[in-house]
Amino acid sequence: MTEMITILTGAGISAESGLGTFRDEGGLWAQHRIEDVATPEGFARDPELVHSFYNARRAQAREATPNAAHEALAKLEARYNGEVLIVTQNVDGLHEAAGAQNVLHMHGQLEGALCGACEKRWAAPLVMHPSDTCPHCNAAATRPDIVWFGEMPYGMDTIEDALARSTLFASIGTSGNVYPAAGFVAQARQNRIPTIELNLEASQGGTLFDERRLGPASKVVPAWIDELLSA
Ligand code: BV8
Repeated sequence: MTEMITILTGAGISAESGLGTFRDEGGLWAQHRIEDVATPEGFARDPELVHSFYNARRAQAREATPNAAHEALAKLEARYNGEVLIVTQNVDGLHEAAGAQNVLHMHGQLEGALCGACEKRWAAPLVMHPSDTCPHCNAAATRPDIVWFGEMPYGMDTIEDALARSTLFASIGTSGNVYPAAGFVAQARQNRIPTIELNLEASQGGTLFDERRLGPASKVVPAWIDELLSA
């Protein structure tokens, strides 16, 4: 059977690149209510607020650079004698900036724009406004191509398939609060796939992992990748 490693990443892998996490001290959800900025209802209620929330994060993400953890995952993908799939909950482009190619953004991307009317997608401008019109159907229904709460994450079929045929599942930098991503470790265990968590501290589902490495991603991830590549 060919080796395949599926790696779920969350905001913690981008923390040392200067991008805020959600649930840490002073994190994004401490500054804004989820209901107001990360739900379709919040967007319908106040599109200007939601666009400004994502405009600010898009600008910050464009200034950020990948850290040693992103680079280590790209190195694994390039050198590993098997398949590597990075499933990220993050909406920044730091995995790709580090050279990773097989990246699935299950919660969308800041660099993506979506038309709420015709569902066409295009590269987001730095700043989006509620009055922007869709380049395809001209409706003033543009939104960030982000998966909000209550919306179906992207790529679930690909992820299901990966969680059935992987030979290792790793979770990096996520608190394990948000589903369906938080349920992937249980699916991996059901499929008898070994699981490992690398995180600053134990996550919600931490006890479900066969192995845990605690510490900052820029330290624990490169060390783990070097072990994998020398095995
Ligand atoms: C859906 C938008 C169904 C993008 C996000 C009750 C029970 C179970 C589920 C639910 C429920 N009620 C509602 C639900 C469903 C809901 C959910 O899970 N809610 C939670 C809050 C209970 N989920 C959904 O709505 C999902 N959709 O279920 O659809 C459906 C079915 C059919 C048809 C239609 C629909 C959609 C979820 C996606 C929501 N979008 N964000 C954006 O704005 O960025 S979620 C948001 O949280 C981000 O995407 C983020 O990625 C995600 C998870 O957060 P983390 O990445 O884990 O970040 P966090 O701050 O929490 O943790 C950081 C971690 O890093 C910490 O552990 C920290 O210790 C660590 N760390 C910090 N520094 C470092 C570090 N680690 C290493 N090194 C460091 N230096």
